[in-house]
Amino acid sequence: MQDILPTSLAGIPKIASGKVRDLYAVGDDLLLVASDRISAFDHVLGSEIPGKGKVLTQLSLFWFEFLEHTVPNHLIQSEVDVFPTELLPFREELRDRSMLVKRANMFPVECVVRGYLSGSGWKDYQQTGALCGIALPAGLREGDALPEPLFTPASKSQQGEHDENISFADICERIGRREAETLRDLSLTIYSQAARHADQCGLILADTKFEFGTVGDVILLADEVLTPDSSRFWPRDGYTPGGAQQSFDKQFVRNYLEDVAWNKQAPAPVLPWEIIERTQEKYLEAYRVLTGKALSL
Ligand code: Q0N
Repeated sequence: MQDILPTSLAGIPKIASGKVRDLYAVGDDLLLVASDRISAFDHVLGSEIPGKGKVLTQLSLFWFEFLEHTVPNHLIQSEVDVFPTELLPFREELRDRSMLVKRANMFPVECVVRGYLSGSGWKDYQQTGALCGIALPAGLREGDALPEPLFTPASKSQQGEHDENISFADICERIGRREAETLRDLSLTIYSQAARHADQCGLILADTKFEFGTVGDVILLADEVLTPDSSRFWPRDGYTPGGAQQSFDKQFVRNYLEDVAWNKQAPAPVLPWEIIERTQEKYLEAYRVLTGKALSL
């Protein structure tokens, strides 16, 4: 995967870089920065979506507060004006798109919860009749609701590689049964509260991915949470099981990439301005629908 459109804070050590987010070391803490980069079909595209990083950061902050009585999280501060002084030169590029967070010992597992059959969950089911080793009824279609939400962990892979679905027994081997049960129960509780809120907003939370870590003996919810990049949200209007659902945020992008018949090899295309504009509006809409507030860029 190429490092195009990176964020860079001169003199601040970068400790990890994802397709769209970057993590820096700031004293004993970390700075999580959400760029405006967008990925589709496993590639970072040649254009940015202005304000996307701000929307995703502000949505994560909304959910951290929504969940504050359910699970502690890694957030220290999101107000750039009171960030550590070494970050002051970068204040305007960090504003509204960054979080100072506690450095946690991360569990080496992606905590995925699925309420619906989609993506790699649908693939797994077609191939095995089960999801992460959990047997399911026969005859489910792509997009169908599962009998109940399931914890379907995945192994954390190297950057650019696909995460691999693993069984509950596998995660027990990696982190121990007690911790695995705690992460499973926490993930299912968070999913059900978020899915209920999304439902009240007219959205289906089809699936989502959490990452947890520990500071001392406390388990914290880390990373970004319940954003369109870490979750599938589907408008309830238009939900039609029996095939792939429209993506809430990236459908214009996917349609464009299909229209131009991109071979899905680097370099990824640049997007026309109308696609950028319509996609930006979808991110703003996601924020508006879920929080009830408008976000000005
Ligand atoms: C952490 N990630 C994976 C690319 C990688 N609070 C934390 N403490 C220690 N480590 C991490 C966090 C967090 N969050 C998470 N890698 C390290 C996800 N991404 C984050 C963005 O950059």
